[in-house]
Amino acid sequence: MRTQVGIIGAGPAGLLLAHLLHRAGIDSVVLERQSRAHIETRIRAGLLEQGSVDTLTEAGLGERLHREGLKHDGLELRFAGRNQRIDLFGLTGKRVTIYGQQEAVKDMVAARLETGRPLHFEVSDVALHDIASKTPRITFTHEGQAQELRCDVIAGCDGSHGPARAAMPPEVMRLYERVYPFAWLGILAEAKPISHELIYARHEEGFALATMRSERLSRLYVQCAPDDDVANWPDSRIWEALHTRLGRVNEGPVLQKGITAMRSFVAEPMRHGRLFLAGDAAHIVPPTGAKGMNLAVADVRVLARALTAFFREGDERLMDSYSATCLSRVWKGQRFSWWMTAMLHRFSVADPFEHRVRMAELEYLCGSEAARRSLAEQYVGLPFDE
Ligand code: RFL
Ligand code: PHB
Repeated sequence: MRTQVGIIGAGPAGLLLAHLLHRAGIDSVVLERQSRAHIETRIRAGLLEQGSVDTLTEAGLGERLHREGLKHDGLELRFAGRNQRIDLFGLTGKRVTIYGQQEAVKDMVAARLETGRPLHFEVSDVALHDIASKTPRITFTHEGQAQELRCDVIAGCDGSHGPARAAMPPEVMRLYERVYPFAWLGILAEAKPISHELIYARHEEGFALATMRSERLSRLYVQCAPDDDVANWPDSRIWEALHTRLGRVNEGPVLQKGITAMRSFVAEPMRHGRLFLAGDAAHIVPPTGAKGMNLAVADVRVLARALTAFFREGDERLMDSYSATCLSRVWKGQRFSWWMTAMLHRFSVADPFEHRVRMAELEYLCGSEAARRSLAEQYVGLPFDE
């Protein structure tokens, strides 16, 4: 098999890249380890920056997103019995949209299948070869057959544990990491959200977040121990923690429950030879800033443009600047996510100085419109540098 761009991974990064390339007349093959049902039901991110919504809309993927997405003009911070609204729209002129990642993935899978271009599910043994040459290859197994895909370029969109980053020579890579001493326990519950906006709470028992998927579905998170087990969290304990940390929330049947580790991670550079990393394959943020899926979309915008210039005009300049362009945004997203995480969580080692600084930070946000504007412009998404 031969293609122009071999794409590993059918998450938001791989699927959006495949779609943008198709619109530019560039051929690709997408290889995904999981089944279609698995990726279409995997509950993850939910919040899209305005720039991500615009990117999906311009790509012709916005029809259901505009119909079913919940547009939010603000968010609320709760701490020490106080409530501070951040007027995102008033401060920035931009909004954010709640739309489950798996819904965006469903729209993108449907769009891909409609093009008739290849998207293979349940592939195994994916391995990358000759990435520093002009003719890189991917070998894999599909439907019991060993296959080889010859490409001009490989896009590693295979998330944080995939084979693409591991194929980069370690001597050219620099890895940056921070592991946090806590995790999030998340539930999806059939219950009316308590507010039509998101509520982020700092409480002495730990962080909590009230978000949603629809008018009838609440998505709720509580800070838990990094090595916690869902078995330690019967529904009654979760509701109790939510009531304590957020104030009264509406209870309802719990449809899904899971624990997410919290990590900041960046791999630099995001390109070696003809291999380009995008999304979680290159960087992970803790979910407090809601940046993960948005950074994946931003990388792919830059990559699609670079590959279009390469395949149409043989111009490699945008490919050469890909890593630096993406990393400039990635590090700002890292900084914001780390800052939101530190401000809103309880660290297990009680450090009274740190605690007072974090409270001062929150009080400063309450008293200063400039501070609120800074939070707001990062939360709704910084402008794209193009
Ligand atoms: P994905 O979505 O992980 O997709 C990678 C795909 O690659 C496949 N794969 C392979 N395929 C073939 N061969 C292999 N060997 C392979 N290994 C892996 C995987 O099966 C998968 O389908 O990465 P991508 O596309 O970079 O997208 C990134 C986002 O998924 C991620 O950043 C967000 O979900 C993070 N995140 C959030 N991001 C936001 O922007 N806003 C949010 O509100 C937000 N909330 C969250 C989050 C992530 C969470 N969890 C569970 C990690 C909330 C949570 C709880
Ligand atoms: C979500 O809706 O799942 C969500 C929203 C905002 C976050 C994290 C998760 O910061």
